Amino acid sequence: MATPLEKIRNIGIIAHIDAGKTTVTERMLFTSGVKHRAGEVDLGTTTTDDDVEEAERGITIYSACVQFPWTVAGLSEAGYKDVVINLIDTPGHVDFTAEVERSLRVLDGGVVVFSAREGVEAQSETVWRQANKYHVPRLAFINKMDREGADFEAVYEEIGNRLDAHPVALQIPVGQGPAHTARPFRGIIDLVKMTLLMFPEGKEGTKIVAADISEPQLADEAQLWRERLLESLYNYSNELMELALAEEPIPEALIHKVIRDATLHLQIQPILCGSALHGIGVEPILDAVAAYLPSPLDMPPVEGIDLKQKGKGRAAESAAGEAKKIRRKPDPAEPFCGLVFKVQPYKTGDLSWVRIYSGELEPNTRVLNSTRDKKENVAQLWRIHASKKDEQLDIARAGDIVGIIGLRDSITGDTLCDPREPILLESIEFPETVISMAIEPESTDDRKKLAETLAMLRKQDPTFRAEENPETGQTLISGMGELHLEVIQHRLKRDFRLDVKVHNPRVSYRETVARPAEAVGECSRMIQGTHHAAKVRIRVEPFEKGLTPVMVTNVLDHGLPSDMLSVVLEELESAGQGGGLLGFPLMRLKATVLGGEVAETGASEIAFRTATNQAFDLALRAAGPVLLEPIMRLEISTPNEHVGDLVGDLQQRRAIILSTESRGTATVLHAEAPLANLFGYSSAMRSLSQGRASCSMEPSTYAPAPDEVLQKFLGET
Ligand SMILES: Nc1nc2c(ncn2[C@@H]2O[C@H](COP(=O)(O)OP(=O)(O)OP(=O)(O)O)[C@@H](O)[C@H]2O)c(=O)[nH]1
Ligand SMILES: [Mg+2]
Repeated sequence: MATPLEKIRNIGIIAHIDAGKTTVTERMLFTSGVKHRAGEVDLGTTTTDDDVEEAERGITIYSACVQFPWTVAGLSEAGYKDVVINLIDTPGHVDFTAEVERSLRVLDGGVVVFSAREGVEAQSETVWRQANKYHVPRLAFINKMDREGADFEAVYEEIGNRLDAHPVALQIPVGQGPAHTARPFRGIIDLVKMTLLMFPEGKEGTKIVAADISEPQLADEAQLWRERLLESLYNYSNELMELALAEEPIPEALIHKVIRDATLHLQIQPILCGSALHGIGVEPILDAVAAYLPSPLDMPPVEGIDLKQKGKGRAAESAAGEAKKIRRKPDPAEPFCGLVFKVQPYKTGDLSWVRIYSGELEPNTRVLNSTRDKKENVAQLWRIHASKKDEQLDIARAGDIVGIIGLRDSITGDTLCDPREPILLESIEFPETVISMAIEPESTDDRKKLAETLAMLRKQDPTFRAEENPETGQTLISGMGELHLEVIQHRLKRDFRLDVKVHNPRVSYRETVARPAEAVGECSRMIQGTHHAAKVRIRVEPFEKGLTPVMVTNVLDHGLPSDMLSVVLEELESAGQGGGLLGFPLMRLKATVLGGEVAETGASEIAFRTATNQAFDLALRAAGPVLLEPIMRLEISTPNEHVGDLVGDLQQRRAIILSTESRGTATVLHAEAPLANLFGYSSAMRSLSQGRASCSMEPSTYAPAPDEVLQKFLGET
């Protein structure tokens, strides 16, 4: 029987690298009874890190989806007894940020994991911002309470201050730190029920023992935190405030309701704590997911462009026209629509991960891919488990996340819908690549196989690019960082038995123009006995604020007939995508059609296309190229004694130190530096700090490259 929508929870686990997402996921599977033994990241035995590379490295690379039922034990008054949780475990490493982006785009709620020792780290901020962008209600779990240096309150404050969030503690830890310390982490106090939760010894223990808080000091501390909790809820419920101020008992169900409503409206983020590795505090997270995070029914209807009116399914056309928006409720009775958010290649055909927003879907049916205006065949429907097909389904409904076998042309971000009720949902945007590397097959026989394999990998990974240069026989692959490209290289060898020669990585440059410039392009030529003539005048200029890398527009009094104007605009769009004078993709550029002349005879589409290309090329030359290089944001955490050496090294790498922050015996350096100077930085940093510093890096912006680099490329063209 289908699970009623209000019982479904589609959630993602997001955090900085190593905070414990996969460990939390694994513990959830174990606690819920789906797994009989909890696996461990360090042994390579977890369900969601099931790829060889993940198990070997002990990090998550690919997002993985698991489903399990959960019966709420402690919160029955909240009215959410049994739920089915669809959970996506995401990677924390910045090179795989696309996995977080696509997951947050389709999920309803999130659990953000923090390390009680490291607190809010660089990537915690990034994933928090990503969750804000998609309006994802979330709760936070302060993990690793058993580690040396764990500090619940400090992390709680930091979440409020650094993330501009509204944390509300629903629990506090009893003790913190490892067993040999004076007050080791022993259990948790539930501030709603005011009970002490203890977790029996041993890693496999899952049954919570609830007790009264008998120690007076602990009881006082808990009382203070409970008052803090209730006060933060005053804003959201007069009823609760009045009861609290009159010192009347507050019904537990009311507290749950206020927490739930405020969480769903992104007004607060409940904070829980524990130690996932030791199975402490995981059950309460599941209860909180059921009680406070949204079901698909709590989500507003999805909005998309109505393609029925135009009778066409082309995204570009509807985006250009005056698009009419329509909404679809998460209701199986509505027409079907869903979004492809991940494509996984299989020998037997791609497995496309789809979030269904409305309607129902059955195997052996035809749907419309409205992004590409193509009919697609849904041959089979699968429940996804980790990254594999698990159970074949007869039907999937609004609110579900399922795998489809049979789609041929659909890629990540595409909308699928009922062909009779076409709708186009918002796609998913991914960041620009920052690093490139030339590769070539060891044997020329492998050339075709390499091209096919790279095409397949591109389909799977929207932040991976591959372009073959027919002259050199080399292929330039681009991605989000050194690790990203290394993983791709390993896959080529391990999964596809392709030996490739690799060249040194280099950064992915971009181009813009130095100054505004105008140019006229002309065409006057005989093609197969017919005269073709046109004249087009355009302007190019630097433009920082465009929504697209190259913004194309026209002045009002351009004097061209509308059909010719569309041809010129279209040609300019495609010229803009083709790269600049130095051969790098263009960005921060605006191209404006200023005017043109239609000859009395010979005005044709071909003539206008040719003239536009010529005008664009001439304008780019007149405007002069500016080479842009990727700049990275760095956050380095180091014991104080190594700060001097690390700063010295950073300065040699053209870094700008933005700020330094002291955290006890450690210092956190925030800096920005060109990626070109950061190759091999991790190992340099490790040796300067005797392995004690750690660093995270993420793309920040693009800035003009030094002149000598520009001159080098100018010399090549
Ligand atoms: N002491 C302690 N270690 C933990 C705890 N939770 C996780 N770890 C350890 O922290 C390391 C990272 O855990 P993961 O679960 O892989 O972290 P993650 O957030 O999934 O990391 P990525 O997926 O690579 O971003 C592993 O060595 C875990 O064993 C905890 O509660 N206490
Ligand atoms: Mg992980």
